[in-house]
Amino acid sequence: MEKIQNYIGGKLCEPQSGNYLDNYNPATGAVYSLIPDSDKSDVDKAVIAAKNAFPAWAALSSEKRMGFLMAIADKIEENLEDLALAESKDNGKPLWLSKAVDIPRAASNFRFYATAIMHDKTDCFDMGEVAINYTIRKPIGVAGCISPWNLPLYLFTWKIAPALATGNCVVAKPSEVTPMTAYLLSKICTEVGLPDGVLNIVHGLGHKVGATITEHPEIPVISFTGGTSTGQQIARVAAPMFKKMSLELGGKNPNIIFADCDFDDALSTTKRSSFANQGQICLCGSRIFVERPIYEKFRDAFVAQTKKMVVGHPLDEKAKLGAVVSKDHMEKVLSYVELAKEEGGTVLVGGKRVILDGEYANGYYLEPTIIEGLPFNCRTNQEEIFGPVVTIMPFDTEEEVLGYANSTKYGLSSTVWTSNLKRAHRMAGNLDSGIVWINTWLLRDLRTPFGGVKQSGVGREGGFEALHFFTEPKNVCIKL
Ligand code: TXE
Repeated sequence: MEKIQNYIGGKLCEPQSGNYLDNYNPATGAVYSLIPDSDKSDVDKAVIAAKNAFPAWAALSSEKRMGFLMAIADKIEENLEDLALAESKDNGKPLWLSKAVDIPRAASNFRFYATAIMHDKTDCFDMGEVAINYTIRKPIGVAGCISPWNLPLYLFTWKIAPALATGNCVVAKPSEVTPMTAYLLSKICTEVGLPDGVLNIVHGLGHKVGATITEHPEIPVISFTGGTSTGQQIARVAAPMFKKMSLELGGKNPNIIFADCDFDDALSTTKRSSFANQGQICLCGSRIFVERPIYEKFRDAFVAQTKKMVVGHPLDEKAKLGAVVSKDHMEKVLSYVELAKEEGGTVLVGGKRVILDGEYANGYYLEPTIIEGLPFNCRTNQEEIFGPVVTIMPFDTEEEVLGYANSTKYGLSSTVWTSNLKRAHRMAGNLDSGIVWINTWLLRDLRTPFGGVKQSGVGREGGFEALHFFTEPKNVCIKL
């Protein structure tokens, strides 16, 4: 049984306790590797290594740091097949998805920030005869990066890359549910000769390792992606310590389809925005609102096409959906289907566990599910389900659908389908979300600010937002 190791001070090492946790393959339901059950002693060791590495790493030129990050990106691409296989085995997602999205994006994250630091600049404020001001930006020190299980390497590197690029050193904790590709990344860092202690990866449980990182007095900046309730726990600890925090949390995103939309494009993209990654993307459009004149036509076409979607094991090329990430999560999603029925919903398609044959019989597979007939303000339409489950309902006016869309405690992303440009701009301006897609979904430019409002988080990732998050500005004023 493979034992995943921590990566501390440039060395792969056992947890000090010698204890390990089972790591499951969601496609089979079987334990296939072990992950360190690290504790405070491992985090303390990592923080010391990061602190020792920081002065030299911060003093490196942007060009030198770019070189290391580009080398990591190249290695990720060289190891695409192995990393994609590992990702799918750990998370349950189809292999074609890991190969097309997760792993290439991890390489892009490193490449994007490696080059971004070569173009970043600061300001100068000229007071004429009196004085001149210039602003400098410095790395903060040891950054704590904590990431979730839905897009493991993709989101892990989305935090680590800008932190390292700006000269910080990192103590990172991937989700204990999907640790494998973070472990493989530590081997890549060793291969490229990343200086010891610049990146440290401590595997283990959230309430132990994650909480220790959050409360550690020598980690002044925390970047977190995960559930809203965990984000609240982190904020409760980190805020009184005046730590800088980036919290990317949950979503319950509206997908608003007007009668004047490009019907075929809206339909095919809605299948993706509803069920991609088994619906385990915080940006999925899980509440679908269709203008009444096309409601039945759209609903029936969407149901018919969803019925044809294949649920299969990650190596099945025909599978549109793989396994959801864990037994607990599968049961959580199924409990929401039961809730929807109790709240008066009708399951138009799906709603059940899929039992595959052979070695996959115990895997965690769910049917893509569409539910109609629910009020906009019921729990099913207000709470994040984070599985292949969407609701659908008609609307008559812009005001009505805006009220529905903005009614949740979340505000991460929204999607709007219309050919009316004025309406598109109006809707974009009135939707309470950090991201609005018009006639598309998940089209990403890494330079754009990424994040949400309300309980979808605090702060923004992406582009120069991330570079500024991981640095502190200092204004120097010189009297002439
Ligand atoms: O997230 P958690 P999980 C949502 C989604 C999902 C729910 C829970 O609804 O069902 O969150 O998912 C670490 N201090 N999203 O369990 O628990 C934990 O070990 C510090 C949306 O994955 O938030 C893991 O590494 N760290 C989200 C990371 O936090 C703690 C993507 C995320 O775990 C901790 C994933 C603590 N007290 C889930 N407790 C998105 N926005 O994409 C846990 N952790």
